Amino acid sequence: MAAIPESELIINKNGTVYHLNLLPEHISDTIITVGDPERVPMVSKYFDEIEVEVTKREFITHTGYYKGKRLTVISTGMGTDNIDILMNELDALVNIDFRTREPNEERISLKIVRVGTSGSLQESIPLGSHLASHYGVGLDSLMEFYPLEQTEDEVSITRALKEELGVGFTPYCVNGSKELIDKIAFDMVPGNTLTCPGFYAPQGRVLRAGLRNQNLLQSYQNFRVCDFQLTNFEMETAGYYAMGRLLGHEMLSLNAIVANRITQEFAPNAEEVIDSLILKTLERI
Ligand code: R1P
Ligand code: URA
Repeated sequence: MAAIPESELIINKNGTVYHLNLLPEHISDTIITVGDPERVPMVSKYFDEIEVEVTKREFITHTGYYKGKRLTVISTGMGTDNIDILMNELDALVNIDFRTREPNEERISLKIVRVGTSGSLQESIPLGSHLASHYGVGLDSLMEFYPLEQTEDEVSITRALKEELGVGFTPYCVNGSKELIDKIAFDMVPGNTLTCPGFYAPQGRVLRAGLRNQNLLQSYQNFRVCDFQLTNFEMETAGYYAMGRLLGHEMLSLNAIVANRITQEFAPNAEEVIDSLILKTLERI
């Protein structure tokens, strides 16, 4: 294969990848990702030792050891546009030779676990739950640009959701890693996570700007295809799952339920709910 041009894979003068500011040796093959940059030290404070600390934009990276296992934690900021950058650059760090700019013959598959916050779409999933995304359903436009392959079942879910919402685009639907679910999330609430391109109107929230579709939240809550229902929403999961499928990485999204949109409550102990999810993840990853 021809070398990837300098404008496509941008390598900084110090040899680091453009946005993440990382060298290949800076990361483990087992990675925890968080949205909030301030959540990175909430994870790495449990490490025995931190060996790498790198910051650029919203991407803060700490690599170290938890009970002897080498782990990386990275913040992404919010939204699937950042996940596009994160996943391509992490993949480049392990699967492209920065010297020749050619993909390596041998492919490395990363294990990537998102530990994020989320809002519940069902009354039966209360505040404080830890929910594992068995599927991610994306309402964002990222997959308009990639040749994502979906199963028949996934496509039928996306078609039904397009019709239910009356939108002019087709959502996408991708599953998470069954192996990671069995290993890390065996006792968590199983769910199907809706990834929204925003926190307010796309999640049915009205402050002053209004909503085009007054029934949006009810449509999300009541959507069914056979026994498939949407359980919660946030802003990254489907992007992770789709990029993981495209690039061959094992993905799992874990959600600390801090809001319930049906009962209209917000968790007073949100930090504790996240902290206990972090600890479970560190112990099991
Ligand atoms: C919105 O408040 C943010 O919280 C959720 C959403 O996906 C979005 O990024 O995740 P994090 O808590 O990981 O940021
Ligand atoms: N993150 C979201 O995106 N939505 C919520 O309701 C809570 C956290």
